[in-house]
Amino acid sequence: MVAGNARYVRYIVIAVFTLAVFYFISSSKYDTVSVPTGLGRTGASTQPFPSKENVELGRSKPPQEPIDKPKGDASTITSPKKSTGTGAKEVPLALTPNDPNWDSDLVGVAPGPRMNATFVTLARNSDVWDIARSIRQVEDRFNKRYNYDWVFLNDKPFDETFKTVTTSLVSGKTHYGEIASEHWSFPEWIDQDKAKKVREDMAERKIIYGDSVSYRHMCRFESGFFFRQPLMMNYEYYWRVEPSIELYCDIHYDPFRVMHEGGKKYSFVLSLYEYAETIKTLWDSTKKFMKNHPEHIAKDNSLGFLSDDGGETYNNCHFWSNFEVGNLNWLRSKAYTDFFESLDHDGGFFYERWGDAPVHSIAAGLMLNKSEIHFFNDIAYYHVPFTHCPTGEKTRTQLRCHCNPKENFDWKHYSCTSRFFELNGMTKPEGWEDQVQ
Ligand SMILES: Nc1nc2c(ncn2[C@@H]2O[C@H](COP(=O)(O)OP(=O)(O)OP(=O)(O)O)[C@@H](O)[C@H]2O)c(=O)[nH]1
Ligand SMILES: [Mg+2]
Repeated sequence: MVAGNARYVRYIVIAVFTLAVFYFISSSKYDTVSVPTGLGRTGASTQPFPSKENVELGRSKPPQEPIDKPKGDASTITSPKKSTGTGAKEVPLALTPNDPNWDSDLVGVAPGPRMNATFVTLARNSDVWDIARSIRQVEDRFNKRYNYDWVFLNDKPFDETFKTVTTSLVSGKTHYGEIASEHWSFPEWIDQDKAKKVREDMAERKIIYGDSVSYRHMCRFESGFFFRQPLMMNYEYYWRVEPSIELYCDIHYDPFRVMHEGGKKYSFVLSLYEYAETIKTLWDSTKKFMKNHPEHIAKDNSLGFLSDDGGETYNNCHFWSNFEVGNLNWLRSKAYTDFFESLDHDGGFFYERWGDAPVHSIAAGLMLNKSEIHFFNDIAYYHVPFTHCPTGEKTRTQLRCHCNPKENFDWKHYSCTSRFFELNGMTKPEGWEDQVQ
């Protein structure tokens, strides 16, 4: 009888142990770590930025130091924050194959420091397969060796499919945030009837997205709020990625490091003229801002990129903001937020259809020095309908590009990139004349 009892006790102990092992294995599939919210609010706004949902999903990856949490004002965050154990001194940036450190093999984890940076995507659940394509390209061409994080933002909760698919593709940690309704709605000073009439009129005139309310919320959000979402407050640099983009060449160096070490605040790969009908009074609002805030205008600005008559009128040139690598602290600065708030009160996000691309571009053009804006020739990129394919056969071969050089938009008449080169005294790459048509 005693022996029989001992046997039962043994069975129970084994059963409990087995259950504990199962529980441990199943619950450690994703290591869930809570993300600090409400860190480092900017001094520019008194509004809190609550988020209904902030989730982090992490995959196994090479060990890295955790991101330091910023204390106090976000503008005090400095890079780098993460490291592979070797610093910028031991592994200097190599930007061309002639540089001693040029990494031609692209195998394994990239050596060198990591910046305090993240990819960021605004998307709907229905965008899952289109963003999956984009992520796969970003990972294959760059991030699989750098393992930067990825923040996903949505005006609705992300569903499980979206989270599972994207987390399985990103080599860094993934974070999912739901946007607070005040960042995705009409501000109280907007006259709803007037806004509705504008949408009806634009629909009749067949202006693209002219009748869309959600497109306007998206443009306003990308202009004024993405960089101050709780999940973004931990980072200093961002790289914006949209669904269905392509990256056509290997990226041999860390663009975030280029930004940091070169003192860059904003960058682009494609530029073009904005659809004038959507921004009829944007320049008037800008001029009003310049008059009210001369202290925010940079001495060595790029007004010449934006205007052909010394600032009287806007020539509609803008950097295409569906690709951006930029400095979040600049967007969180008083200069930028004053600009956004001034535009927001003028109402053009709803009374017209102001896009975030001209808004970011005008801000960069007026409030940054020329040296702070960077053109990434090496990042070959496509977002319907335009392609940036690096000029020069040698470059394309070295970077293993798969874009058709004939489709390069840079030097065509509807691009503003020639103007950027001329303003900055840059020499256009060899062969550009062959791509004008
Ligand atoms: N969550 C959410 N994301 C949106 C919404 N509308 C657009 N987006 C996202 O915002 C970004 C820009 O929207 P797009 O529809 O690509 O706008 P676009 O690039 O001007 O136009 P396309 O030529 O259609 O790509 C993309 O990352 C979209 O996934 C929306 O209503 N909700
Ligand atoms: Mg798009």
